[in-house]
Amino acid sequence: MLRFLTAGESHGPALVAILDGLPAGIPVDLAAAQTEMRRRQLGYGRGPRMQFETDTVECLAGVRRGRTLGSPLALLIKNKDASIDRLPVVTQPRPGHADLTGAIKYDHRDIRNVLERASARETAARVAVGAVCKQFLAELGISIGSHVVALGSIRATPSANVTVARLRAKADPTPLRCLDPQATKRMIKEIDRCVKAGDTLGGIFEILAEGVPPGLGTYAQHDRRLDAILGRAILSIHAVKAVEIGDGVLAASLPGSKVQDEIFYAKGLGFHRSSNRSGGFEGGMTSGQPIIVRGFLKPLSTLRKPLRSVEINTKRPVVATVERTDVTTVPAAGVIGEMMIAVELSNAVLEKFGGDSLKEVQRNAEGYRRHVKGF
Ligand code: EPS
Repeated sequence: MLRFLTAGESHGPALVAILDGLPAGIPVDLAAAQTEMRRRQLGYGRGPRMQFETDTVECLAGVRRGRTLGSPLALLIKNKDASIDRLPVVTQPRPGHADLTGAIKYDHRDIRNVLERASARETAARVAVGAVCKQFLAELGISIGSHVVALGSIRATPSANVTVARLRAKADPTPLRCLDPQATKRMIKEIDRCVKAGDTLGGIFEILAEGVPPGLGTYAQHDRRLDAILGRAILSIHAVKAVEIGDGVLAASLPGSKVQDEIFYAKGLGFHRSSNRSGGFEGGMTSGQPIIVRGFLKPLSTLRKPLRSVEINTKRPVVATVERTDVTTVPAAGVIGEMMIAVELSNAVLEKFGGDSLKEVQRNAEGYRRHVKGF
């Protein structure tokens, strides 16, 4: 079983992660992991913190001479802003953040003790973990990309022929990691308007995974359905309030004849479909088509024009604390989503193909791909 844990406060000395269960022999490219770390920091509408943090990932264990050893990986990202012990006490909870419930639950009178760990800064550690998992998946021909499909009420025009390669070439270099240049212009204007108004924006990111074999996950038990596992992984990202797989939301309002992906067979091509409304999942298992998952973010809860709240000691009405923050993080959330999907797909691959070394996993995967082809 592949698993990971992270630790670290937003303004503590560092973020750390332990990733346990990867097979031996996977080539680990720290420079490529660094590119993923950088991708999380970009996006129009991000706050001042991202301008001075460099989010450099160091690998302290589990890798020797550029390959995994089969032992746990320990990953470290030092914080430049490590001011946690000098920061003021917070007593005015922000609606929508973990502040109030966290303070009640852990009996803290300083909400900083809550927000330091509840902060989305924790996701930097997840990206370090996911970047390594992506490199493992690449060895099996699986690739993952993402793009922004909506920001606030502005929707990008749906693009035909979305591939991971196209997302990397055409979406990644743009200010909002979006394929629609016209929509991007309007999104930027909307962000500028929110900066002036002291407000924040949510939106929708879409993740695409290609090269996934059919039959990862299973219908046999509720907690092994891989679509449900991916749903949980996406919902674990800060500010995500809904997840959609394929045309899930639209499908709820259509008749069955317009929703299912009909089955065809041709020599050489094998079984195939002419549509992918299921987003690559049937019966809790991957179908062999690309996986399409969307995450819906609510607007961030730290507002520069703060909302009404209550001081936790005096119980007097106040406005919420104003912390330094971003206007929107939808492009970054897409990158984090890729990483969460990379971890869960890696685990599903290991469950299906097993193996303590990369070679063993590849051998098993090859054998299964031959079986699929000949079925
Ligand atoms: C973040 C770092 C944080 C915030 C943001 C995400 O830095 P700071 O709080 O020092 O400005 O920019 O955190 C939140 C949105 C939040 O609600 O806590 C990061 O590294 O992603």
